[in-house]
Amino acid sequence: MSTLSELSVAVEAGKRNDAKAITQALLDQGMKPLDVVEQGLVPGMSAIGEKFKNNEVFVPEMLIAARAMKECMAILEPLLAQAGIKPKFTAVIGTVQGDLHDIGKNLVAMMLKGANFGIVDLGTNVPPEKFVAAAQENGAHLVCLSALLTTTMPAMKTTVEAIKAAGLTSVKIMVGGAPVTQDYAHEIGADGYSPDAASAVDLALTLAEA
Ligand code: B1M
Repeated sequence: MSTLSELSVAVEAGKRNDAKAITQALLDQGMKPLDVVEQGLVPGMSAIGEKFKNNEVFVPEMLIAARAMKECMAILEPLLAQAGIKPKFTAVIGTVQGDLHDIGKNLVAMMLKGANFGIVDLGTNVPPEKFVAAAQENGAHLVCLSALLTTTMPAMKTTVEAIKAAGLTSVKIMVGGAPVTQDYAHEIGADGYSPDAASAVDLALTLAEA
């Protein structure tokens, strides 16, 4: 008999084969797919996220855990879709125009996915109008902007302005990336800033639920 806490532990440890086997066993035992996500996978990702925030683990461990989560989600997603279950919130994410760095952005996307956000990942070097179009087309609750270069930080400002100019007043905008600060977020009119992928989840939930 497999348990949800065993699944959380396997995800946190990045043991993807164990995690997949436990996911399947839980389904075979009659557990609802959404319960497997919310009570098994999400707590596992939250636990590794907390350790990352406290510098107890680093990027490789996060990536390995996220890969385990992703492989379990591949089993669960068709079942969730069949049951008509959609994530509660949708976030559009991308690295701003001129910037090709995506490792941090991908971590944030994975953590948000781990918290059961629907993610529309636009990749890197994303122009403002593409963020606007994706937010409109997907009814996004959040737009998440990443920048790693001081020279591309102004593209965050342009993107925030474009989203506001398009009248997307209910869409919250969060920013992050090594050179970005809370002061800068405030200056450009973003709704929030977070310094790392784990705090990004807390902020995203606060903004989306506001
Ligand atoms: Co680049 N690079 N790079 N680079 N690169 C930096 C950023 C740099 C600091 C290196 C240095 O000089 N010491 C420097 C920027 C200097 C500056 O502007 N202040 C730099 C430079 C100059 C450049 C080029 C211009 C180099 C050149 O060609 N002359 C060039 C620019 C290309 C471009 O983008 N147009 C360039 C290119 C590259 C590579 C392609 C080789 C590669 C990127 C590969 C890739 O991403 N697929 C690369 C890399 C790997 C780096 C370093 C070494 C590592 C970045 C990284 O992935 N960190 C970096 C130096 C460094 O940081 N030590 C450097 C790990 C990642 C997990 O952290 O991205 O900060 P990070 O994400 C964190 C948080 O910031 C936060 O959460 C993440 C997890 O905790 N976060 C968010 C990120 N986005 C968020 C969004 C959120 C919330 C939190 O909400 C929306």
